[in-house]
Amino acid sequence: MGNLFCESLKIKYPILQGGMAWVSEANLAASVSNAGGFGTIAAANAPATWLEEQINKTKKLTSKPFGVNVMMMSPYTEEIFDLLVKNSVDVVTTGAGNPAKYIQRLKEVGTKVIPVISSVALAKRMEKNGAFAVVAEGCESGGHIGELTTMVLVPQVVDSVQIPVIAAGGIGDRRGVRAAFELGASGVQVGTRFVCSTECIVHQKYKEMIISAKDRDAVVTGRFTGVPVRAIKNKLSIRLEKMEKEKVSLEEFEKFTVGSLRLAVQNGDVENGAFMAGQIAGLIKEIKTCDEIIKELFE
Ligand code: TUI
Repeated sequence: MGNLFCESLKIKYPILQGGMAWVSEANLAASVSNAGGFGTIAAANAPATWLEEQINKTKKLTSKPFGVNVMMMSPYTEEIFDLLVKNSVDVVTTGAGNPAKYIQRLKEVGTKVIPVISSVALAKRMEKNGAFAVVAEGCESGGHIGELTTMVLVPQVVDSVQIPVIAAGGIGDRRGVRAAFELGASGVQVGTRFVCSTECIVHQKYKEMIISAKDRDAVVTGRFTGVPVRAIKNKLSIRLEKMEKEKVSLEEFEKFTVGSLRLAVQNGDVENGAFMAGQIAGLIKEIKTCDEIIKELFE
């Protein structure tokens, strides 16, 4: 299962840890890499200086390979890519946009680029532009999502490109991993399950929100903005839903969304925070170490 993919990334298990803004930092990335998966640090909306600190910290915590996820809507994208070219990390994954114009520069310093995509068209474009692999992410995921489910997206992407396809969205246990391989994936990317790891630095309330979530509690808001986001239902999501119905302006809507993920991650603000999580939240019942989570997924 996923052997060639593991060999090329020098990992034991074909699993990438999702690049979750403010969640995926040095401790989580290093713990996943130390457990035989592939850890990633999310550059999120942070400046390059923050990312550099996190890269250096991760290198102290693990001797295994790890990567960086670049959120393409960040205002710091240019300086982040400059830093990544200078630091030549093993892998760069990207989300929330098209990284085409940065791929060659990264390849030249030996960095493999793995864009997260939510359509066949973008997967093909990324292959043509030199991507090493793609993560095909279904709308079961948390955070910013596309339209298609993992079940329909993954096999269509697999049939459209030659490069490895990593499945993401809705994978939280061994059954999900097996299903992903059955759909033709070479590996999986897992996010929400790792939020509920011992090593994950999010506020305890964030973990509790996921653990107490039921099957329909990870809801989507903000479709009208063009950037739909999935998060655990709470006072904020209910308010946003109401604002959408009332057809408020984008400006008004963003007063409540800007900074809301940090309120969840750092303050555990259960009322005003955006507790981004995937639909698999309903399946997650226990906090475990990254090592236990990976063994549970693969052994
Ligand atoms: O990027 C994600 N998930 C994210 S990013 C994020 S940070 C954020 N927070 C609040 C609002 C907005 C962002 C939280 N979660 N997943 C990967 C992903 N990428 N899903 C969809 C896409 C995507 C969308 C459009 C990839 C490419 C794309 O390209 C558009 C184009 O330019 O062709």
